[in-house]
Amino acid sequence: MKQQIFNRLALTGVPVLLAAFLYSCGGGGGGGAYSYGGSSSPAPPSTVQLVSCPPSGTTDVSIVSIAVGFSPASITVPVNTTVKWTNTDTTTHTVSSTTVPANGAFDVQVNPGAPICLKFTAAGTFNYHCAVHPTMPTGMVIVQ
Ligand SMILES: [Cu+2]
Repeated sequence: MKQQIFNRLALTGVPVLLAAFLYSCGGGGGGGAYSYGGSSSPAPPSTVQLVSCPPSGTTDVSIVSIAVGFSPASITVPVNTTVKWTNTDTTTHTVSSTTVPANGAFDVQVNPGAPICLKFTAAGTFNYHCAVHPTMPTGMVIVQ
């Protein structure tokens, strides 16, 4: 009988804890979590790392325009390749993951004339888009 009471208490406690957890997560953001204002971009997780662009040895992708998107739109590279995105447009774009393997998310702002590099250290198919322009054609990095 005591055990049953304990179980009921434990069960009723779960929604309260969940609600508190959700509240604490949702309340703290203040709209800043997905800001593309430069230094506030989330740090890429372990299998895709934001690195300084090396002078050579990268696989290069151009960000052409809202109409054209990324060129080439799809690339296939070996594990540990560094991919360099150069924004040749006159407006800011982003390289933001959509569907990716576990721990493969990335979200980087790319300003005109300021290339960024991501190193892919695990295999998988990494889909990405520009988060600023929803109509822009998407891109893909296949890491083998
Ligand atoms: Cu864009």
